[in-house]
Amino acid sequence: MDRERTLVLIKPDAVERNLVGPIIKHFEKNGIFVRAIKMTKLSIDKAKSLYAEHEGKPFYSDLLKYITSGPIVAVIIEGSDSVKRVRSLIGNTNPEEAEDGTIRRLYAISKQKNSVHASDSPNSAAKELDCIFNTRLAV
Ligand code: FUP
Repeated sequence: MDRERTLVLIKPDAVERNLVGPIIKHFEKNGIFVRAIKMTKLSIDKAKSLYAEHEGKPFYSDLLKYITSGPIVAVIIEGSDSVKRVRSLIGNTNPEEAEDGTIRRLYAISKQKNSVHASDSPNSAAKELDCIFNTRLAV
């Protein structure tokens, strides 16, 4: 699909370290187009919805605490094959295992403080975009 959309979140660790610009630039210089941006702080309910698949895992409550700990920057990306292309640019969840040159390899601190989130399928993208941007109503 030419105008496939996906969601990127620049997480609290990256916002705190002044990495919003470099991360967005990384996408843009790789041919990824930004469609909308907002800075926000996730409510606990939105965090639970975003990470519902991890409920019950040992890291779940720390993950919720972390993702709601400070502002994040939410970005709508639009373009051909954007879900896959963005996932490949962010790299492995664990920065130590992320490929050289990926955003997580370049900027992430740990598996939890891994600087960015990106939807992992078109289906998750639709749900997550609606959760963060109310895309069923706008944009
Ligand atoms: P990803 O799709 O790469 O963001 O990774 P996952 O969906 O597997 O995990 C979601 C988030 O949970 C990660 F970004 C960080 C956190 N996590 C941990 O903190 N510890 C773990 O062992 C696995 C994931």
